Amino acid sequence: MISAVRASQRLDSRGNPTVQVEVETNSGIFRALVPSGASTGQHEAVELRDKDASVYGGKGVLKAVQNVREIIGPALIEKKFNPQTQLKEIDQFMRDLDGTPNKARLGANAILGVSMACARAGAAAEGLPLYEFLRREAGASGPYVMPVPFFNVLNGGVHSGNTMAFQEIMLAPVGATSFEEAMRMGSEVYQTLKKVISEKYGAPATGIGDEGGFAPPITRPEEALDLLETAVEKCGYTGKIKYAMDPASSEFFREDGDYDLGFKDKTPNVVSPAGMQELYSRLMTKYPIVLLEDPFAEDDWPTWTAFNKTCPIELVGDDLLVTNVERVRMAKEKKACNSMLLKVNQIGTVTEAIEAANLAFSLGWGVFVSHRSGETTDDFIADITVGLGTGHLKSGAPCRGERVAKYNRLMDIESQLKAAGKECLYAGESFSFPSKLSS
Ligand code: 2PG
Ligand code: MG
Repeated sequence: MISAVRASQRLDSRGNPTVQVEVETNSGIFRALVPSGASTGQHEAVELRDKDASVYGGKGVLKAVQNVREIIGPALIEKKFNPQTQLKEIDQFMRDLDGTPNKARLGANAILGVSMACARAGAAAEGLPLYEFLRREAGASGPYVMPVPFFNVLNGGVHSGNTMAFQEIMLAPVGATSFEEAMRMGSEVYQTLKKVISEKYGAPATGIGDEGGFAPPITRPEEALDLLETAVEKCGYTGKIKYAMDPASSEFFREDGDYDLGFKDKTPNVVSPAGMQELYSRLMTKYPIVLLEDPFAEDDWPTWTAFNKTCPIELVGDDLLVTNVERVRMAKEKKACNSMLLKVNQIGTVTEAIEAANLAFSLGWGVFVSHRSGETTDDFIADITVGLGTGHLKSGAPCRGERVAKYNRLMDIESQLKAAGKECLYAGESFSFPSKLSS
């Protein structure tokens, strides 16, 4: 039973306020910190900000904190909910209490903090690690699958100050044999990439962006991928490490239906949707790219559908789907993509995130778990990745505390599973369809 619910305003990795929640039960005190995006989708659940420009530039979250303290907490205590068996009911109750379709009244940041803390309370009451509790909540079974970590080692878009329009260029160590080995490979390439960048652009170019990746003065995706090719080759991992990209293209989609790859340097470089498709096809031919996320804008459905007809790789909807079952259904109808990005704060409860993942799985799609660019050291997404067996996640570069918190937690989980003699497989090349590993 919940005896107290506390909330406070704390900071995220960009130095902006975020919500922290503590749920107290007879098993202890359970905490959660809520993440926050920069390239947020228009259809995401509402993150409540105070909008008082004189305080934290309008980014304060004291209203959301107050909503937890004065509305959500007291109501949950009064209802005598038990997180051990009633996470779904708790999440549904909070949705009803909010009463809007997008959590605009109480705030998805308020609701999610409580939901995550309740999941932790439930796991503790059941005497289970969080991933095991979430696995039960999701009804998942089979061997445990350790994800391929997708390391965002070059940051562009709205996550860094360079002129690269594409937001994320990632390394995926699909050729590793364990999560721990994938971490070593990713980290070695990351450190080598730093040297490669320093030699080519000088030491000042080795500063990092919001997700821990480097942000050298490059503009075109080819320049980014060539840097990765050099670093991967120097480390001897050619063929074992593949690439992925999240252009986060909603950020440079224009009202007239075209894309502006020059949006960051104010020199327009306008490309039509057909031109964007050609660009991606060219890049996929030239480099071993295995996953493409948000190549088109959140409501540019016709281009998604056209591209998906022949796209040979995992095509992930982030802003397109916003971890929302309604949007996933729309995308299925329109045959727009073949994978869903899972961000718990896009939808605002753990239960709804699991429902969206289960729907995606049932459609034969991939599920790619993701951090936000504004993160905290909360490592919840590591557990949800193993609990749902999604086979891959992205948590930025192997650098910066809030990024490595998740990777470190995953290494702990892998060690624990192995020590307990549990069957635990590294997703490797099967990251899109990890269920095939055991069949
Ligand atoms: C994305 C994310 C995370 P943000 O677009 O996938 O990398 O960025 O959190 O800024 O939306
Ligand atoms: Mg994205």
